Amino acid sequence: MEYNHSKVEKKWQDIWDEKGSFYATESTDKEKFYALVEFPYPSGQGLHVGHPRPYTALDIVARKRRLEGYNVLYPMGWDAFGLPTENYAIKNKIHPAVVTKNNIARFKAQLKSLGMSFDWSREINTTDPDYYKWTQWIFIQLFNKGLAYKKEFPINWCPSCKVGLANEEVVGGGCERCGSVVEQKVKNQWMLKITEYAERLINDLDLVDYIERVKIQQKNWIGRSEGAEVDFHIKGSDDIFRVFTTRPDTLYGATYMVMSPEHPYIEKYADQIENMDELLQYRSDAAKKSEFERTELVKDKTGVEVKGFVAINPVTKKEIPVWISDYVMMSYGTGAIMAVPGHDTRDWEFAKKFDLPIVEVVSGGNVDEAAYTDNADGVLVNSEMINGLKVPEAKAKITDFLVENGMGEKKVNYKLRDWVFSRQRYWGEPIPLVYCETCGWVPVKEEDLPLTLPEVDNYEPTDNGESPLAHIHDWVNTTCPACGKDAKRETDTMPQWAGSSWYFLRYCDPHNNEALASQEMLDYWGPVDWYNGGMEHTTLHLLYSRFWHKFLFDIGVVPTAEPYQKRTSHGMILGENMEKMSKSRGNVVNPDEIITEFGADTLRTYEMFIGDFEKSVPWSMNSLKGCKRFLDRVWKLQDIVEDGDAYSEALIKPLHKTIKKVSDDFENLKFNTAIAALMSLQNDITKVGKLNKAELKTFITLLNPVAPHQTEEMWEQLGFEGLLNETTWPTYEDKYLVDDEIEIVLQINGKVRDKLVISATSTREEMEAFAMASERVKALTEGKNIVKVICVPKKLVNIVVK
Ligand code: ANZ
Ligand code: ZN
Repeated sequence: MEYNHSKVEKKWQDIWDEKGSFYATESTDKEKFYALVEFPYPSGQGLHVGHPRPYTALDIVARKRRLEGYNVLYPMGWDAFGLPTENYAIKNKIHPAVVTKNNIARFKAQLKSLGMSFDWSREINTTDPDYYKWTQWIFIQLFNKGLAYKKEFPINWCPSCKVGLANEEVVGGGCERCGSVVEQKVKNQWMLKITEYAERLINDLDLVDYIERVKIQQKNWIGRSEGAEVDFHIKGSDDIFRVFTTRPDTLYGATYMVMSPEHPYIEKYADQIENMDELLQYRSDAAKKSEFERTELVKDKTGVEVKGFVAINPVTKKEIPVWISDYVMMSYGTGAIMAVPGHDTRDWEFAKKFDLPIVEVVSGGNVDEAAYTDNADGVLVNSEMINGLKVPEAKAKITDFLVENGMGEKKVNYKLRDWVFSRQRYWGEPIPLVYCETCGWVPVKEEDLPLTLPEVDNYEPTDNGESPLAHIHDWVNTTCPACGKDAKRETDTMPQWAGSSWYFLRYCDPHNNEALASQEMLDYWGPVDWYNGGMEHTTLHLLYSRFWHKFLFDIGVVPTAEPYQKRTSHGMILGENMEKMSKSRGNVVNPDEIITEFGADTLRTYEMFIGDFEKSVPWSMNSLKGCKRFLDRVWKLQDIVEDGDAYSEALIKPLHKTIKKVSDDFENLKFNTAIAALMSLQNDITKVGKLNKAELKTFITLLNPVAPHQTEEMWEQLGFEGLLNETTWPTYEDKYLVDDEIEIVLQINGKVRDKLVISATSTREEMEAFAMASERVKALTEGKNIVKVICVPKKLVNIVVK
């Protein structure tokens, strides 16, 4: 009989839906497995072929685990606040909620047509007031614990999106979304103190099973750096000038100092400074540059000397000049540095340009030519107290000296900054705070949550950078939740990262009105057992959600310190021309068309077979068709099936081996080799020319997680009981894994000396290794030179000696 994929796929999707086949049960005595994929942003473009890759991967794992008897939670939802929807709404004068609803409907239909075994009864949507009630609730808890604060802050400002951006939303100096050059603008912003968790966010990576490159990205982003703070005196004053350095050992080479143009000492010493105008001019020029531009290594160094203000090097006691330059950031360390031009490239360039002294303090380079920076194993020179010491010893000794003499302290700094949490946009969660002249900032009462977005006529952001909510006077003007006097609401909204920072918790108990999820459900389902997502989210989203989770752990809401036990990541699917898929490149593949023409099972099989899951790979129509042919051949196995409930002699070994291979590979992100093993089993069967029902049952069970519709249909046609997705996962026995054995001869210089029994499939390398391990060969070749080893597979090994 012919296979009609459209009909069959629709049929099973409806049956699964109707039966709620993939709903996680509330019974908490079964062992649980919580598989999570990143919920999508429901954009206007609909699903692209990149989406099914991670979804299918964990769908495979989820389906396998159900057959293994686990209570599996594999949920899906929508990360639906955000700029593209808002921009579309502005342009087309439709409410963003309506746009969101339409986009979600489309995405959902597409995901269903892929046969994903999501538990749709737990679908969540970050823009749903019943959901964002709890996002607001978490914010209030952060506020109550002093982890949310308002600060005048130079923010990255996108002049085209008219929105403040977090550092992580600035890519190469441009806006992540629209590419415009990002400017600096001072705004009063809500900030979250993620820096308070920096140390734990690094240390607790030891508790989890993340792929190595993800751990490295987390660590790099947090950017822990160990060093010291050192005090320099200001000449003619008791005041000190503090710097942060990772190289206290180079202190004798500090020939000048540099402060950030925003450094408060410029104001503090205004009456002593002679060239104030020049400094302020430089400061205002620097304000126009983004942090990226300021700190770029290659750029020409600029700066101004501070006249009338000199510092003293605490060890050489020499007077050294103080400069301002934009390569020193106010937001890192103390906002000032000791410049060591002999050993720091930026300092060296600066010193060359402004003719400042360069002193070598670690030997090994030529500091007239370039800064000598690759000096971790170097030896100190020109450094009195630490001369002759290696860098690490010198660091320790000078630091002890500084500490003992009250001239400095050990210090650890982090690159990580506090999280800019305000957005001046409409389509986000309102920040649930009210400002009262008497009481200050007061949170909205818990019983008044959710604080819902008001209806507005105009979603356009304002030119002065205020949120569109600021125009809605009825909404802005309210009363103080604490004292009842007139007060005003905060009009900023939360960033898109907010809703995704805790969504995995809501899936555990999505309809709860009393709490973000019940204690019982959080205890049962947490932590997520396996989370797969894109590498582009392994810095921020992962860090933000780990931070919120740790906070919720600290206040007793969640039972574990870490949210995700395991994190893996997939590569992108590129266009056939190896470039990133995009409309403008004309290389986009539409998953709907693939499903219509070849079926969801083919798309799923292909996306898993396409290549190493962790690597980016180009789409190939040919290879997709190859997968379709494989599934067709599997369908045709029904034509040669015979009765029988035990594996036959001919197939018992290939079957057991494939069970093991597929079971292992599905757990190790090796979906491609698992499918290759199933293809080769299908070949073996075709060679044998027949198979029985027991064998076909095992085959389609192994294939089921990858191609769930066709295998379910075959199950029914073959007359097996119940549904395939309710059967049990096949098991293997070790004794069937060993290969057939054969006897080979061992020769030395062409004479037979020994015999050896080895596996029939041994490679040349294995044969040679077995031969060399033979006691007779060892004895007979002792003290002789082995010239070469000749291997004839399945026959002999000949060792040629002299
Ligand atoms: C002297 C020195 C000598 C330095 C040397 C480096 C090499 P990380 O690893 O990134 O923490 N620095 C300190 N605060 C700064 C700021 N606000 N803006 C720009 N640069 C700053 O780097 C720490 C090093 O960066 C510090 O150590 C300081 O330069 C500089 F051979 O001090 B170093
Ligand atoms: Zn008040």
